[in-house]
Amino acid sequence: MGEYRPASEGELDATGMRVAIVVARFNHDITSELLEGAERILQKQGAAAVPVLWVPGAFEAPLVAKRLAASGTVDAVICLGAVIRGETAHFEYVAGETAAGITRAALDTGVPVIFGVLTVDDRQQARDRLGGREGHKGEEAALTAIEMVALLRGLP
Ligand code: INI
Repeated sequence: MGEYRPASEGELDATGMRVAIVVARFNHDITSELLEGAERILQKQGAAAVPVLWVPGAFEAPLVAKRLAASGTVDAVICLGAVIRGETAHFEYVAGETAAGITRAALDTGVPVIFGVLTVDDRQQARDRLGGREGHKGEEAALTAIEMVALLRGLP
C-alpha cells in the first residue's frame, strides 16, 4: 500500500489558518474518527477554531465544500467520509461523484478542498486507515490541507 509522507514540521505551521471540515454522517462510527484525527492535527499545528459541517452522506459533501470555499471565510476545506463497496450497489457512483465534486469545488474556487473520503472494500480496510497499519486518513487530510494552504500562499 502507498505510504503518506508528510511535509517537514517547519512547513506545517497552521497558525491562524482557517480550515473548515465537511463530514458525512453515513458510516458515522468511521467518519467521527476521521474527524477526531483531523481536528487533533489542526489544533496541534495552531489552526484557528474549526467549523464542522455535517452532511447526510459523502455525496453531499462537495456542494457544502464549494459554498464554504467560495465564501472567502476559509483558507481550506477538508471533506471526510467513508464509502464502503461491500455495503452498496452504487459504490462507484457515490465514490466517483464525490471525488469529482471535491475536485471541482477546489478548481472552481482556487481554495484547497481536501479528499479525506475513504473508498474501501470493507470495514476492516476502513479501520486500517484510522490509526492502523495504513496510517490515519483524518490526520493526513489535515496535514495535506495545511501544506496546500502554505504552498498556494507562496505561488504567484
Ligand atoms: N454515503 C456514504 O457516505 N458512504 C456510503 O458508503 C454510502 N453508501 O453505501 O451508499 C453513502 N450513500 C449515501 C449518499 O452519500 C447520499 O447521501 C445519498 O445517495 C443521497 O444523496
